[in-house]
Amino acid sequence: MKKGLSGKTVYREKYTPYPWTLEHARFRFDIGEDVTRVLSVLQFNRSDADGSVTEIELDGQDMELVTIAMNGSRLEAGDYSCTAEKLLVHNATQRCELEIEVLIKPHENTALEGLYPSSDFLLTQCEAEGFRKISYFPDRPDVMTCYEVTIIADKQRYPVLLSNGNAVESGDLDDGRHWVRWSDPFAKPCYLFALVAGNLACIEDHFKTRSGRDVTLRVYVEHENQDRCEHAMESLIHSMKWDEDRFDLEYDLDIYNIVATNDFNMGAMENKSLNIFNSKYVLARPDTATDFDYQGIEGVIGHEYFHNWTGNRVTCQDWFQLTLKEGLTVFRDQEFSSDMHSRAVKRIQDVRQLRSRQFPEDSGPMSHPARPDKYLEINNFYTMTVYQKGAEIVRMYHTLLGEDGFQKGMKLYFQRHDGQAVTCDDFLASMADANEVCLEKFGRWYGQSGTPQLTVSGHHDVDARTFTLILSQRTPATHDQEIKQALVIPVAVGLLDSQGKAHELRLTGEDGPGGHSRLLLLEEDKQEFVFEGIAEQPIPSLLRGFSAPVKLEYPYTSSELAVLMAHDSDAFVRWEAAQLLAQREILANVERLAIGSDPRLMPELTEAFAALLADTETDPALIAEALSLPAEEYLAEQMKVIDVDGIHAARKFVKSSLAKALGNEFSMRYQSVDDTEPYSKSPASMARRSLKNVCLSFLLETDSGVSLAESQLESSDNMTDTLAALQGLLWVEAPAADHLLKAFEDNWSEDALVMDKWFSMQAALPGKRALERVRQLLDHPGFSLTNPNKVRSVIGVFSMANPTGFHTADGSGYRLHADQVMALDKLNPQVAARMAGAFNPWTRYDSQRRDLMKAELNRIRTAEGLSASVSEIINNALAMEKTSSSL
Ligand code: 0A1
Ligand code: ZN
Repeated sequence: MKKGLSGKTVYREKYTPYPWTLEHARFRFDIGEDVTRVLSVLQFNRSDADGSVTEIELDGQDMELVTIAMNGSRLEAGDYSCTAEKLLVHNATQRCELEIEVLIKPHENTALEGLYPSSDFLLTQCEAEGFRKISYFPDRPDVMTCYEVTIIADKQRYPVLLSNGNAVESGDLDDGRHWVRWSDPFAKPCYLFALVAGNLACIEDHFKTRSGRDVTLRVYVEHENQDRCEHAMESLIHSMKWDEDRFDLEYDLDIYNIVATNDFNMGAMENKSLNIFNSKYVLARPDTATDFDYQGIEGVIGHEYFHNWTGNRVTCQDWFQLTLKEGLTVFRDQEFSSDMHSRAVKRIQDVRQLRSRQFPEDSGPMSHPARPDKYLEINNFYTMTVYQKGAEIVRMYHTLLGEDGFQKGMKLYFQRHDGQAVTCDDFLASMADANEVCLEKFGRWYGQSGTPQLTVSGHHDVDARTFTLILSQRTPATHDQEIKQALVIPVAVGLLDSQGKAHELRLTGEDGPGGHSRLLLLEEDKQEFVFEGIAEQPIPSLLRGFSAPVKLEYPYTSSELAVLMAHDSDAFVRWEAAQLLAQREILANVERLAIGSDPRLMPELTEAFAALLADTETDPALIAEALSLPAEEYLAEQMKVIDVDGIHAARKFVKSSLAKALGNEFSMRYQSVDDTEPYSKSPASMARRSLKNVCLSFLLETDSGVSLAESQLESSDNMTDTLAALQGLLWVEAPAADHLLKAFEDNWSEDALVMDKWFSMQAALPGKRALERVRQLLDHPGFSLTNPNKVRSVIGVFSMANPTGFHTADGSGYRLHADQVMALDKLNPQVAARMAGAFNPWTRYDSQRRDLMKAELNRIRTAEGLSASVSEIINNALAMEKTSSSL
């Protein structure tokens, strides 16, 4: 545990309001060479229930207190107490002005929270609890106030000085320094505070809001990146317009700034009117960024912009409510991307991510409800569960209430809570009250961890001409929570006949047949739904649009899946049917290989793939998704004991068998979508590239693949095609691969983001040589343990996206990884904790690997000076051993 810090567990139930109202906060930042002097003037007004509190409690870490004064009088030693984490001011008056001066050293800050350097500029990251490294302050989201911030710095070195709100005054000093004063008219919690000082370039545009406000939009980057901001700016303008059109929400200030940095722990941050972004989510040019990057930028720019209402105007009462702003804002960014591109493809991509990353989290040592009940280190709770499962919960409200009902709920939520810090229960109450429905039982989703298992069976009664769907649910016990309750699960269904024609549906009790789809509500452990007028055994189309975040089980035959794949009206179900067919085939081969039998390929999958390749009606991006085999991580999820090498070999076998059986078809489809037109970022163009590159990855399993990939690489005018070709050549160990990799490096060695791709491409390469390669990458001059993007590209990819490399049977991958986690923890505990999470599924492997991982977990646990962040992850992982046998 880091010296001096308490590392205490925080409980949701123990919430108490802050006993003071903070009426105003004024700051002066005097940025020096090594030290920054921060002066704060805080106006407090006592507001506890019985008016008896006399102590003001402030948070603060890693800073030197210079002076403190109350109501103009300097305080002496006995008037306050100062520990490593708190400043307690005694005998405070009803109305009380505190003036505090501290010194901080941003240049020594490698944790990247608080005020820290990146290249030659300074910036802040305050969520969740970074503000306490800047100044003594009530660092909790329910303390909201208006800020006035003056920044003073050397004019040449820091010509740009930014903070939240509007720049209201500025001037020059006669010693070469200058100053700018910012004032933010909206009350906010300190986690939304931001400051940037440096020599940055910017591009500017404007947006006229619906009510006529002219907003100046600026994207600030380092000078050499000025030609890569256009897509980010366009995405911002699209987001602003979309939020007006779809949610009736307008921007509320005259300025919106975005700053890009190469050194950032996460994706981006929604600070009021001064968003700070990982440069990965801002910078793009066709030759440097892939289609995936372009879409990521649009989504993240949207996400941070949407936070202005869902997060900033209405914020969280405490950090247990994080999903209130994050689940809702992810839902909003998903909807934005769906409206801008293909809804079906976006849904499929989101479900893929949920299943391969959130589901494992939900059954592992870090399982927690979307609204957790306790935490040790809040930074460890920016999770897939809070974000992605949280978004699924919001999506279910939408499914239950419909777009109109949902928007009514949103309206009421803003009417009631604008300017407040609230809870998930407040959101639920707005949705319920606006629609005059009871959502109490639905609210269980917030408090229950684990992925529900939805088991469905069907019974056809020939005489009665009825088809009964029997739905049952069970959520398995999880590491954090033994007892589970029944949830409200919306299940969208349809019925097809054996030719794939949709039945008109009539449930018992309904007047007449109507429509081809129904939303069934499963609220108990088990329920039956009877459809009438069904003459022959139908094929149920279940969980359309993935209407709930559950694991579905229904005993489909292969031919039923083929019918769904070819005919269902729901694109998600069509995709799912293709995935299930492929999944069954791969897992059957894992078993065959495990007992020493020869692998085989059943004709159904080949026929299904042939049909997909022949389909020229459907969106090529959707075909590409259907042709993409389930990921190794997702396949691993389906096995009791994960057979890493078996999964890899079986998946490869299925892929190359399909490629060989359908070589001509893949080749024809590849040629038909091979654009001769110059690059465009239009959705149609991206869709064609995605199909083309999926075909290429199959063709690389055949003789013709290598030359095809080489010529694609040669003639490519964009990073999507370049990367697909180069990565493919590396995976099949083409003779020219090493040389091409070197050429790529020579070309891009000065470009941090492109080099991230160069690193991760290699860190992902499977097999025995992986470890050696990763060692070399760690020694490469372009690698740095202080840069989170590099850490994620090498250490993150190796440990979480290279199963055969990481899990080599002798444990050398584990050892290398543990060494990196411990070294990183000294610099950046937050990122180290993320990396440590690679060991989370350790109990799912064979006993030899388990023992080896356990030994590394123990080695980390006993490392000297281990941070609270890493310690929480490691202790939870080790505790898994006790529960895993009973789960
Ligand atoms: N609120 C941001 C995510 C974020 C969280 C924590 C950070 O630093 C510890 C940085 C960013 C978002 O949802 O985009
Ligand atoms: Zn967010």
